Amino acid sequence: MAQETNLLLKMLKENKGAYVSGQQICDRMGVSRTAVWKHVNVLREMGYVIESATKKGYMLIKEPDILIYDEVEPYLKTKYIGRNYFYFNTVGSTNTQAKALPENTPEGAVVVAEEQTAGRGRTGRAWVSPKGQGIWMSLYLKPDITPQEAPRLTHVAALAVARAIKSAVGISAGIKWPNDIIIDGKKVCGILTELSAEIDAVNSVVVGIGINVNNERFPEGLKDVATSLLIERKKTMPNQNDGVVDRKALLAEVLNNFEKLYEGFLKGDFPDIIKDCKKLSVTIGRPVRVMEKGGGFDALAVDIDDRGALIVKKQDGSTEAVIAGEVSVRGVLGYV
Ligand code: BTX
Repeated sequence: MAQETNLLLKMLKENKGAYVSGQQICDRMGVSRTAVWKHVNVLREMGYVIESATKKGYMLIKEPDILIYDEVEPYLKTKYIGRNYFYFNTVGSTNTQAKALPENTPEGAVVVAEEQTAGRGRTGRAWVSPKGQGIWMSLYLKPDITPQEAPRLTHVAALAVARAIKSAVGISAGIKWPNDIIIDGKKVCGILTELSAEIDAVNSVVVGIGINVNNERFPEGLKDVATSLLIERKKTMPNQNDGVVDRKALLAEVLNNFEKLYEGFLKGDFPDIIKDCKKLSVTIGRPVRVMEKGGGFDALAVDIDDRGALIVKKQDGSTEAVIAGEVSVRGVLGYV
């Protein structure tokens, strides 16, 4: 958004529900009345409902449900996560965008899109990301860790998302090891962590987070495995009839939680993060199928160790640590 449009939006927001005179706006922006009118129309095209009246000026009535920085910022409590904000209406994949950011991009930058046309899951799978219905975003990080430790950020993000869903929407969600957030047996969020590294040093890590927020339905193949926060809220809180789930508050809350956990992670608190992930795990105690290249085996998920590996007990009684990123685990009883 142009700086002047931005300034106008700030003035209207500060006075939401009250008129701001055209003259006041001209003075503060240092532009003509015609220019003000043009910027008002830019905002209207973005979905802002702005009333105008001769002699009174302009009044902001309603903000649109969009995830531009100005809408998210009032809820943001972070120092650096999300403070560099790249917003797109439509994009192929926010992870691809984030991976292409120049090397001098500050840590904590975030790429957010209303819609992804080529959203990605793991190993080339697609991630359905319809316009304005979810949170499709990627965090750009530069942690001082080894490449082997990078998958741990998936757990950090999973805990941040689960906590944010609880505090911002009031729904308890579980974590399906390692990268899915589950409500009532269905996937509400997926996380894709991608690494750019030398053999022994990390250049950057991109953590992509996709949350189904206000989807009312899913395409045929996803109906039985996917859900959204709106669908779940209708099920569990039928009296809460206040329209859509607030995406901007939730987005900010994910970033707020992520920063807190990430700071702990950098200080070496990962075992504590895993302890909390374990409390929310929907995988531990379940039979799983460990998928490997050229096959797989059935086992029982029994624990998650301090490195974030899933400990499974095989049918012969032996245990094995499954490292995130090397294999995927599929529940054999229903989806989880
Ligand atoms: P995954 O490989 O664990 O899951 C992908 C699978 O999930 C798909 O094969 C499909 O069965 C199912 N799926 C696809 N879309 C959805 C959806 N909207 N809701 C529920 N299930 C779905 C999970 O990979 C990681 C996904 C990360 C997505 C984010 S969005 C922002 C960022 N940019 C990007 O391109 N990816 C990440």
